Order: sequence, then structure tokens, then C-alpha cells
Amino acid sequence: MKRAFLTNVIAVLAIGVSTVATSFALFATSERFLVSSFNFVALEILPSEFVSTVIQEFGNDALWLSMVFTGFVLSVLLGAIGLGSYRLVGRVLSVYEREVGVAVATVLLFVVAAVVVGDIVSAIAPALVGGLAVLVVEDLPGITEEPLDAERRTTVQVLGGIAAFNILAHVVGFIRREQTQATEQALQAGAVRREAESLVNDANEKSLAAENLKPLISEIGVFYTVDINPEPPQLNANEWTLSVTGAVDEEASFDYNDIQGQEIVHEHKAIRCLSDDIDGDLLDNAVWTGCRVGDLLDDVELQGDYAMMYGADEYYYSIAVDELKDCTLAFGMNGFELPPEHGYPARLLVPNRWGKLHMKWLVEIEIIDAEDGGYWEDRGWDGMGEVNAVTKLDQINRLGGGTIQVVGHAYAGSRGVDTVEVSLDGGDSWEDAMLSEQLPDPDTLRQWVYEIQPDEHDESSFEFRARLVDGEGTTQTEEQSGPHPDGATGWIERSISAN
Ligand SMILES: Nc1nc2c(c(=O)[nH]1)N[C@H]1C(S)=C(S)[C@@H](COP(=O)(O)O)O[C@H]1N2
Ligand SMILES: [Mo]
Repeated sequence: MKRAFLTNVIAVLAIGVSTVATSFALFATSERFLVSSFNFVALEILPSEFVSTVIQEFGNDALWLSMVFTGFVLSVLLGAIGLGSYRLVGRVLSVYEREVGVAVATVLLFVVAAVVVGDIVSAIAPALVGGLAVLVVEDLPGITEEPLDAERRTTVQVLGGIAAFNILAHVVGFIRREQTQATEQALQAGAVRREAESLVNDANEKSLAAENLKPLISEIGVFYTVDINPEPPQLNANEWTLSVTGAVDEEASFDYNDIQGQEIVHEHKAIRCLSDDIDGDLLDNAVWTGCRVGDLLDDVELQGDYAMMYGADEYYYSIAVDELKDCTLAFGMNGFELPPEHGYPARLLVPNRWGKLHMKWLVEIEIIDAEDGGYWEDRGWDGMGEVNAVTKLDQINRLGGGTIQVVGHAYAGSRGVDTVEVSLDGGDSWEDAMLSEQLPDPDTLRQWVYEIQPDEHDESSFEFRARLVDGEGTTQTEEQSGPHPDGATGWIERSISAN
């Protein structure tokens, strides 16, 4: 009994692995390889939290691991289908069961393989070999009822032959794999996209439930744009390069593959324009995917403390080299390729700074000796320091029972938002508003909601104020100023009628 079970397990694996190995020998890791296609499907089906946990845990080994795992699952599945259908036919028919059984098993393997790869031609050879394997393992004792006679191949010979075939098929596959790295990159890209999507989902799950509240993640198309030209520069990632010039030992140049070949990072981050007023709409948050500029510049010997960055347009900005190394060079946004209007193929994300430093269409980094302003500094603006804290009011919702629900969002650069305080008496007394959970990266928005339940003792209107306290304990300044020249300041001031 035990013996028969073991033999069946071996038979299932022999059939399944032989089918998969044939596919591997012929198609290596191209999309015509059964396991590549199956892996794609698995990535789509598995929960995104699971996928991103695995990727974070195993890094670059995650792809390899998932190929081995899905390869195993698929082999068991195909082996069980092959052997099972053969058996079933043997039970149902009494004559010719051997030939008919093998034929049925082969056809079924072919159908399943064709569905998995989405292609008929690529399924033929693996199914034929799978059918052949059924015929061969059928000779194993325990597979048929007949006793093992001397004429038959011994178990050892059968399994030895199958093993030799599988080793050979894998060797051929691995040699051919070198020629089909493209699909592996595509698979990797799929996994990277899924991870970014799961960060988008995480943020959306942390969103407070209230109407007319700004979402924690702004969708592409909704995320604001500020551009010195009416149309973004049209760049081609395949021709794009980022050169490092000026005070360097030796000039360097990176292409699109170079930046994607670095360790990939994902982050939630908001961008706020210097010309955003307290009531303005030039502040948005997204999930960005890219690499650390510090990793990219690791091997370049820099001889200056500042860098002048140039976009593919006429735009330029200077930044301290230490800060530049801390920046992310993003090529993805919300799980998508960075869109043209946001700097395709690559744009900078600068912690704690105004949006103007977040160079889009970055093409050159020139190392220089001293701070040298930038495009807007040369046009009368002044905002090279940290981005100002801001508390915004999105909407006043009138709920049932007279409840007034005031909703908004707040931002304080990488200092983070600690609390949002609300006053109904023009600033004499303050209370905390309810806040959305802080995202893992502090340089992001937090939503706030405050509900007022007016009663008959109240005045006819509230002198509403809102301000934030940042993660360093600093309260947002009361002093009102417009955006020019160094950024808007001041609390929200609104008169809200009690009914
Ligand atoms: N090359 C280039 N980068 C640029 C700009 C530009 O005009 N050209 N605008 C800057 C300004 S003023 C802001 S506020 C942000 C806006 O980024 P977004 O358009 O992706 O929201 O990009 C900055 N980076
Ligand atoms: Mo800006």
C-alpha cells in the first residue's frame, strides 16, 4: 500500500516535470515557457500584500523562488492530470485502455498547457512528452495491476531514463535562458508594479471616510502639474541619458537600464509648489518608484559640494550634494510608468523641499562649488529652504442632526504632521481634530476631520481656525502671507454659520 502510494507520487512528478522540462528546453524563460506564463497568472491572483511581503523579504531572489515554486505546483498539477486521466480511461474501458488512455492523457495535457501559455503551438511538444511519460511510468510496478515480469524495464531503469531526460532538458533550458532575459525583466517589472500598487492600496485603506476629503493618493491626471512650458518635453527612455559633469574626477553617464538596475525603492511622497496658497490646489501625494541618487552616484568621485541640475527643458536648480544623494530618482508613479507631464523618463524627489527642486526630465547633474539658486530664484522668487507647513480645508459637510463636519488635509514636509488643532473661537481655545494614520513616509499628507455639534447656547457662527503641529513640535505660524516670494503662511480662517 505504502509502496503503491510512493510509486504514484513518483509517477505524477515524472509526468509533470517531464512536461515542464520539455517546455523549458524549447522556450527557456520566454513567455512561451509554461512556468513563465503560470507565474504571471499567479502574480495577478495572489494578494498584493503577500507578493510585496515576499519581494521585501527575499529581494532579487523572489523571482527565482517564485519560478521554482510555481514550476513545482504546475508539475504536480500536470502530472496528476496525466496520470489521473489515464487511470480513469482504464477503469471505464476494458479493451485498448492502454493506447486510448495515453491518447486521452496527451490531449488533456495539451489543452491545459495551451490554456496556460495562451498558445497552441508551444503546447504540442510538452504534451507529447508528457503523454510519452505516462506510457513509460505505466511500466512501474504498482501503476498496473500486473506483476512485474523480467522482460519489463525495472523501476530503476525507468526512473533513471526520465531523470536523465529531465536533467538534459534543464541544461538546454538554462543555456537558452541567456538569450531570453527579456521576459525575466518583464516578470520583474510586473512584480515591481504590484508592489507599488500595494502601497497605493495601503494608503487608500488609511483614508478617513468623509465626503469631499482630498484622497491620500492623487491619481495621475488629478495630481497637479507645474511646467515652464505648455507641453512637456518628448523624451524617449531608450535614448535618454543622465550625465554627471563639472567638478568630477571622470564624467559619468547613466541610461534607463542603469537606473532600473539599482536597488528599487518605493515611497509615498507629497509635492507642494512654492506658489501654492493656503487655499490653493498645488499639493498632491503619490506613490513613487525609483532608485536612490546616492546609489547611482556611488562610483562617481565628486569634487564639489553642490550640484546644478538640468531638465530637458530650460529649467535648472542647484542643490547640496548631500541632499541630492538623499533624493529618489523616480521612474514610476502610482504603479505606472512615470507620465510625460510628471517628468518621464525620470524625475527627482527631494525630501522636505518645495516642488520646484523636484526636477522633471532630469538629464544632467553638474557638480559645482557653491549654492547657485535656480530658474525661479532668477525670476524674483526665494524658497531654497524647507517647504512650509500648511493646513487646508477641503469642505464643510452639513450632516444630519445639525452636525457640521469640517474636513481637510495637512502637510509639513518630512517633519511630518503630528496633530491638527482646531479652534471655534478665533484661536482662544484649541482642540485636536481626528487625523488619518501617518503613512510610513512622513513627507506626505494627513487628512483631518472635525465635527461640530451646535447647541442653542452657541453664537450664530463659529470663528473657525485650523493649524498643525509638525513632528518636531513646531506649531504652524499664524502670520498670513501670500506665496511670493518664499511661500504662503498662516492658519485657515473661516466663519462657519452654526446652522
Ligand atoms: N524640468 C522641469 N522640472 C520641474 C518644473 C519644470 O517646469 N521643468 N517645474 C517644477 C515645479 S515649479 C514644481 S512645483 C514641480 C511640479 O511637479 P509636477 O508637475 O509633477 O506636479 O516640478 C518642478 N520640476
Ligand atoms: Mo513650483
